[in-house]
Amino acid sequence: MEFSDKLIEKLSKAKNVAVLKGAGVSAESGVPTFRDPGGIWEKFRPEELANFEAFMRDPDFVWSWYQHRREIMRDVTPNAGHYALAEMENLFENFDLITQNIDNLHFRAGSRNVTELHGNIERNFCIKCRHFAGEIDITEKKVLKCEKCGGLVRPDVVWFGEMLPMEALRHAEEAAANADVFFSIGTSAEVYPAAMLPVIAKRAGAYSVEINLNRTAISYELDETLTGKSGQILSELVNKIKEAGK
Ligand code: BJW
Ligand code: ZN
Repeated sequence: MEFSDKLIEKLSKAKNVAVLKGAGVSAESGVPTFRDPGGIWEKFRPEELANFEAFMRDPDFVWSWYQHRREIMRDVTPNAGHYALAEMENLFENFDLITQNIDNLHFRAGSRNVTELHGNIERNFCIKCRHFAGEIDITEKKVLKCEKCGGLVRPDVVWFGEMLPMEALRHAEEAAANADVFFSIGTSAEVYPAAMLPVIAKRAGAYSVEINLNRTAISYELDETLTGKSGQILSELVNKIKEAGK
């Protein structure tokens, strides 16, 4: 991929770099995305599964969907994109990786400074007494009951209509507002408030770049869209940044 001189120059001078990433970054590891053909939402509409009312209506059904996804996530490994993002952490004074993904692949690739906006599938808590469950059997399709009070246990992820973790969102907004260069990678940018972050960054003066297979709802607001697979583009970009003397 040819990178613009402008992007490489911006990156060589950048102190603060921030990234918002979405399901597309894990697609090359074999984790289905939400809104692409063959993605998770093709079989089930989001409102059928990723909200509290759906869970209360049919806890076993929603729980079994998360268990199925846990099994997928257990069996996959980070891809070139995750490793490139982990490497980028060492190339800039401040590098913030803000993720909408709940799959832990960024940690497994070695990233440390990660802000999780939509929770983490490995944690589960009781909806009645908020007690966090310990390790669970991910093959059990019937919803887990709390060991303290018998309440229903749910995954610690953010469903539609729920607030994002306040401190994570605050930190993400601050990173976006302070970024010299901001990347939006592998996200359709259709879910708010995460989708606001690239726009916040752009409006605060960041050079704003999208990496995606396609243009998205926010492409027109940004400086560049690099079209292609994030794994390949990010590895090439890291090499280019290093060649430029970072
Ligand atoms: C590749 C690639 C490759 C593929 N390389 N690229 C109207 C207007 C504005 C907002 C709202 C509204 N009505 C309701 C809202 C709010 C709502 C919202 O945004 N709805 C929209 C759908 C309109 N938001 C919320 O409810 C949020 N909370 C909130 O707003 O609280 C405040 C509030 C509360 C109560 C009352 C009032 C206000 C919460 C949102 C929570 C989202 N949760 C989920 C599920 C998490 C748990 C789980 O995983 O099960 O988060 S939904 C799902 O979407 C998941 C994802 O993190 C999120 C984003 O998806 P993502 O990552 O962008 O994936 P895709 O599939 O959409 O895109 C993949 C992209 O990758 C594509 O573009 C591909 O091209 C690309 N790609 N392969 C590069 N190899
Ligand atoms: Zn409980």
